[in-house]
Amino acid sequence: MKKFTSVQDIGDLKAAVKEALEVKKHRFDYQYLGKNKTLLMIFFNSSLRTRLSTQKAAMNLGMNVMVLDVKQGAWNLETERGVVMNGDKAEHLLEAIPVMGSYADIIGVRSFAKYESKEDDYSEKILNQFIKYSGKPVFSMEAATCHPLQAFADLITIEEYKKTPHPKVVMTWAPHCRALPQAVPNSFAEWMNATDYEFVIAHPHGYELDSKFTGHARIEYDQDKALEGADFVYAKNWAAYTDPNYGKILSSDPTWTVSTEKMALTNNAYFMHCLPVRRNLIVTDDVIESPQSIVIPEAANREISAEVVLKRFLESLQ
Ligand code: AN0
Ligand code: CP
Repeated sequence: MKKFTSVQDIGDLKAAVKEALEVKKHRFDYQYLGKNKTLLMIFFNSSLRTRLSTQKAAMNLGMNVMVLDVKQGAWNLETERGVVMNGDKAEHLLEAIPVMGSYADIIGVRSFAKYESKEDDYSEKILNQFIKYSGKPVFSMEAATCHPLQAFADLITIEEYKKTPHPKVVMTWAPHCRALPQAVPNSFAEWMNATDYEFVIAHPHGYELDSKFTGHARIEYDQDKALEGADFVYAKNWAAYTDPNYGKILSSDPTWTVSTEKMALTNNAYFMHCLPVRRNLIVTDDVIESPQSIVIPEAANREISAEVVLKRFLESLQ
């Protein structure tokens, strides 16, 4: 594997899940792979889970790890070519990337959508420059359009908890006070579409996602109808994708918050969220604290999805 940015990069999903469950049982068995290999994680945005779980996965594999928070201590980076750099940015990404590549064997990048230009975001302008100029395998730790490590962990979690071979999985939009990225719902949709589950997406009008990711999924504008008989409820907020509202908040309708009443419509569904979550906007205290909430094991599986991805990179470096 040379890069990990979307579901295509992982290949056969059943094989990937099988490998993940194996890695979960024997997570320290592959230390020989990472000896004298260095992971560099670059964060343009905040993180708790991705930072810790990916570092943990790399340490499980015997790797050395370096973390750079671009906003804390690094030079302010210019990303546009042709700019006269007489402002507050002391270094250009086009030098910074190959320099960072010279110190690392594998590079992880977190770089959220800026919601300034849909074209820049959806062309993955920053992530693709790392792929092009670092000379090293690169993986997304949530970039502008996708969060594949999260979707892979979500898939592993569903496989562990499902009670039927083809569960009904409902991804529902829920209200939030900030304009959040589309990366998590895009990836979740992309990965769910690659399974044989029944997959439904519920959101208010105007919150349609890029059909490149939602594919053939059923779209419901009535949340109650979508939730009927669900085995898994995956809540997430995202800002509007469609023009002219790209990056805007169109609704804060509290009737879309996932509550005990909403969960009562389901087939005693498990509740999932990628975290961090704002309680009583996305989900009520009661639901997230209920026995049906699997947000903690879901987050714990981030270590496993990261370990499979890093293991595959290391295997192709041997
Ligand atoms: C981010 C998002 O919604 O994409 C990260 C989630 C993994 N969340 C926030 O910015 C709060
Ligand atoms: N779910 C997730 O990626 O969390 P962080 O933003 O804390 O890394």
